[in-house]
Amino acid sequence: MTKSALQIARAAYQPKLPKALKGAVKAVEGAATQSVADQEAIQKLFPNTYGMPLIKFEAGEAVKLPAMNVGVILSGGQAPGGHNVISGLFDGIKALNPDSKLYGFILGPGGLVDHNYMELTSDIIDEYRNTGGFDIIGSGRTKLEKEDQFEKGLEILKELGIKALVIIGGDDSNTNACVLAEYYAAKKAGVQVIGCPKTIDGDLKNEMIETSFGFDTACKVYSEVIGNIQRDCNSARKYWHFIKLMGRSASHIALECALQVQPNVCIISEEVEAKDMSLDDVVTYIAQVVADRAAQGNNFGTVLIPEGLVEFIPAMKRLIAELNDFLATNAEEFSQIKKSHQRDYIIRKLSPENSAIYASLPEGVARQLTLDRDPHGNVQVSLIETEKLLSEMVATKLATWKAEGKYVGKFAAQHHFFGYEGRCAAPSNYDADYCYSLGYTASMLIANGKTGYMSSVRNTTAPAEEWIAGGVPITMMMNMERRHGEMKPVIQKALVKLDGAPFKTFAAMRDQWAMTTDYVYPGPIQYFGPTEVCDQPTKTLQLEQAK
Ligand code: FBP
Repeated sequence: MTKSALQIARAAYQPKLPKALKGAVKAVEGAATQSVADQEAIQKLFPNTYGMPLIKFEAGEAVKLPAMNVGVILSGGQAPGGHNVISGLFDGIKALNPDSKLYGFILGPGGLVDHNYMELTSDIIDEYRNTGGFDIIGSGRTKLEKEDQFEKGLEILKELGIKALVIIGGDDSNTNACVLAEYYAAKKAGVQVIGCPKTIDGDLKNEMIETSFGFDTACKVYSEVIGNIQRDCNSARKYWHFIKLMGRSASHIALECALQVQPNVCIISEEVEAKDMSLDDVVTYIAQVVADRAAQGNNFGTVLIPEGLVEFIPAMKRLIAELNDFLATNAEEFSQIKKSHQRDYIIRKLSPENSAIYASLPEGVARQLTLDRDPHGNVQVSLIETEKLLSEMVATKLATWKAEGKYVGKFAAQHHFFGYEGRCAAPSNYDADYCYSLGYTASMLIANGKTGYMSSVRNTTAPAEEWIAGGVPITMMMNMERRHGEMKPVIQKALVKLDGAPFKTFAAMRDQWAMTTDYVYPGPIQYFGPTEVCDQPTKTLQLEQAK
């Protein structure tokens, strides 16, 4: 395998560990826990894994432990640092007993069900230390939720003598990890299940989980390129750049990038919903900033848009729901309509409110809403080109204002979508250290016989020495939510809090950033050099943790 110079130099990096994990550890149990909501219902569903205490690791006496076999799964979207979770886990189980073995299940949870696995030896692990990506064993989105899958999994776990399974995933994968832990505990199957908090989206966090891994690196990569665009934009002074950012429903990525680069506009979906803003309200807000800047002779700027925005505009949500229902029941008739007549057909069939909104959408977006559907027949909102939708609607509004004499400028737009380019970047020092510690902590939870826990590393805005490693019962993060028409126990998704410090900081500055062209250019992630350049956590985390 040919390697870049950076990859070779980076392979030698030794991730930092919290002080307590540097030698033998003991698990200190805290108080019993409760789920964040719906305690009675969750307790009933998880009789064996509910209410367990928080765990904190402290320096302890060395004990000789028998060798243990452990399995690991990467689940869902890639996030920088996954390989370091695995190398931390590997080093942890080897430190406990050099004869311990680690097995990786191939291409996500499906590998467990299909008995597709490989042993991860030290040669393999060494190839992947401090690298981005999930390619060591691959990832997948198979949901582990049915009993026959749990049973198929148990067959191979027994065959390989695996004592514990570590599932590295987002909120849904960790919810499923907990269901699996409960199932194996109830059966006394002798297999522990531990989760690790992964997702660039940043929406798996709570009191005990400060951040999901990958968020730090992904936001730094996006902020680097947005910064570059802003410099280009401020050099040519002729384009408005509409930049959509990945992140699914939550706007954490857009908000963090805004805090890093100080754009002219950043839309936060959670605020749009809270203020019950219409699509026209969002468009008017952006157009007003464009017009105000134009009045000062500045016909350029940047607009950050979170991927999930459309789902947070209540009127769009209603339109999409009606379209989903209508097209599900009239699929046959719709397929017979000539392409050039489909738009008019939909306009005639929808309720007056939704019909008016649909008619106001640019042609391309209107088509996307009727064409791109997922296997459940729903519109795939992540495929909607919101950046083009907004810029086209802003252009139309500005044309009207121009005719009315309210706007005197030029408007030319460029469009970007940043997502995949940040998901597999080489992990920042923060993610490299955090992930390695999460993996190492998982090995200690296993050694202490724990199941149904998520690996937790806290106090991460302090130097790594002072980080606090332990475990949090996954049931503690759960509540009941309606999913596909049924009430289900799920880990509560963390959306942007409008009363939280990151949003409040942004909101206090955005009017100034809109007008003054106060761009920040963060530059590329640095791995070697002064600590203030290489080791800064995200602004979100720094603001959230500021005492
Ligand atoms: P996870 O929630 O599994 O971590 O995935 C995150 C994500 O990158 C989202 O931001 C994005 O909407 C989605 O994955 C894209 O999914 P896919 O990789 O299947 O295209």
